[in-house]
Amino acid sequence: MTTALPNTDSDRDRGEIRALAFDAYGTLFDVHSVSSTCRRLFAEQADSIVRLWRQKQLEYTWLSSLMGRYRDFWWVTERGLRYALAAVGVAAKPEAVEEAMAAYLTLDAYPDVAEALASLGDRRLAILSNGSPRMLRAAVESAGLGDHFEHVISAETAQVFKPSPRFYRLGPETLGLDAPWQLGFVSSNAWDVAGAKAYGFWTCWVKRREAPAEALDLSPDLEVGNLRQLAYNLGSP
Ligand code: LAC
Repeated sequence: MTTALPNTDSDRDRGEIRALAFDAYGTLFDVHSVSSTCRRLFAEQADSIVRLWRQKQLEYTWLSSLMGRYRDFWWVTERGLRYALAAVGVAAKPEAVEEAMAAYLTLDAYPDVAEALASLGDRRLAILSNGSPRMLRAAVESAGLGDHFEHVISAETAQVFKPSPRFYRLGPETLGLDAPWQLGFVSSNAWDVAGAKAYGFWTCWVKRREAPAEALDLSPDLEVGNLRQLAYNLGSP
């Protein structure tokens, strides 16, 4: 079901969206697709590891931004994995850590992504992601999505992660837009949607799993179950 949520700011008319920027991990790419590699490496502990890994990866982005100690997303992701392994009591060999990390470079795209991007093809599309340029390049190439995006904007350029406005700012800047609300930002991560909304983007929350919205006064402009519904809602530019 698609739910268009009320937009309280009359300036932010959907018709004014000049470009769309997508979050990468969890929105285009399924971070849980590392599960099969993790099951082979860590057996019955794999599911807990994968869940904790993602959680810690995100926490470390927030911590590093708040501390003003930027380390790239590859580093943060590896440290998240090390934490998850320690938390469940798995003493992994360095080769196993390397193999699990390598799985992050070839994540599956969600099944709705290619079709939705193709039907949004008349629009200017970008990725705006915490990922390091190398990680994003690898994931985009491995999923065969390279042709769709005019820009892949990485936190590396801002040296700070979401939800810092210093990073979101690069979206409209890179795309040459006059105002933040001319950028439609699409993410499955509710906290990322709230951050983008706070910055001033038009926002779409892709609710890929059952979870409540963030209890903040920053509601998305549109809520959809998948990216096909986004394309349907936006229609032609
Ligand atoms: C990203 C993380 C937040 O791609 O999923 O930026």
